Amino acid sequence: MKLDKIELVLMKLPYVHYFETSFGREVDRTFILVKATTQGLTGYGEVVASQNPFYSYETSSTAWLMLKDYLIPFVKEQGIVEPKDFAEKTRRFKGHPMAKAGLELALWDLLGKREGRPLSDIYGGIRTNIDAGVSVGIQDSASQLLDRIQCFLDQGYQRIKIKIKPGWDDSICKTIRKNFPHILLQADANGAYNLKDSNDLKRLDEFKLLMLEQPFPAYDLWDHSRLQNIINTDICLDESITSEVTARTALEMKSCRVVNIKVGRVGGVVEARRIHDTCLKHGIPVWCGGMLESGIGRAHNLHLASLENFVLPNDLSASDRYYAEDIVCPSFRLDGHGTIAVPQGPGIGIDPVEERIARATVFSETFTC
Ligand code: OSB
Ligand code: MG
Repeated sequence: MKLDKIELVLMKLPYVHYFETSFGREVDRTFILVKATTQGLTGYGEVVASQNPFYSYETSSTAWLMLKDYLIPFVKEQGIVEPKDFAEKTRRFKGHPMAKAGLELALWDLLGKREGRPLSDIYGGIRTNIDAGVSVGIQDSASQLLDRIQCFLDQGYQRIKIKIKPGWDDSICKTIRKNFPHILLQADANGAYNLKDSNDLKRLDEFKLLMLEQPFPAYDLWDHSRLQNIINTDICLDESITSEVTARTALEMKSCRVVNIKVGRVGGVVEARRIHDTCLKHGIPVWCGGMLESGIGRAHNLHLASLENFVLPNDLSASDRYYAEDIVCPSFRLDGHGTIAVPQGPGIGIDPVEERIARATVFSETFTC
């Protein structure tokens, strides 16, 4: 068996509300949808690289180039269909994990559809409902942030993550804790601090955060270890964990006590599951991070988060928290317990809506195999 064709679709979806982090504010999401087709079945993947290289060096343009010039021709030449085969053989291409993950995800969905099994089943997941948390960006004012938090709590989200940066940290945590003393609250700095800020970050201990995510830049594993020695709050690494080896290094160096797993950041599900297993062996809990995905990426994340060691609330929220009109049907909702159900059909288990995809399409290109 071989693939018949691969299609890349550059998409742009407007957010229902701007999303601001320590690296800036965005009002819409640019991403690439990957479709891999064989024998009348199509698998869907999402490349989570953004329009700008702020979260990581990849962008939708670099990912498009990697896919078009290297990954797709390679898949074609080697006759690759199996996602594990893809993951191992494309190691020869250095870097560009988000580009690789997008195509690997499409092959996983296709595998699930070929076998008539949901991905969570193929992965060996143990959960049918995933604990939903929400990531709330930096707002124009503290009162606006409090209103948004209240609104998400009313909807049943199990924990709130806020974005912090120098000047929007200590005092905003104090304000939140005054209004919501007992909620599960965590903060994500997206690398906005450095070792010199350690004493300021130590002051966050009094707010009993569930964790402090990525205080320092991605490469600063040793400095994270020094900070973890100083502060009581558990450090969680996101940007720093790019592979199973960096995860193991971070755990051995005691750079963190929690790990955020994102398929795009680590280059695919094969690597994500390795990180999951290593963390489990070390007694380190993980949770599934998000990149404001469309319903396609979200469906993939839900299947992954069904694995045993995803024991903390995830950045997996309902479709309407991100987009007015998601590109899958039905869209994702919270049930009454602050969880989202893992779709139970074959593959990702949810149907993309082609008319909506067409409406959000900027550009597309088809490659016959
Ligand atoms: O650091 O977790 C992050 C979104 C874009 C880039 C980086 C991050 C995020 C989020 C959003 O926090 C989480 C979500 O998808 O709900
Ligand atoms: Mg993060």
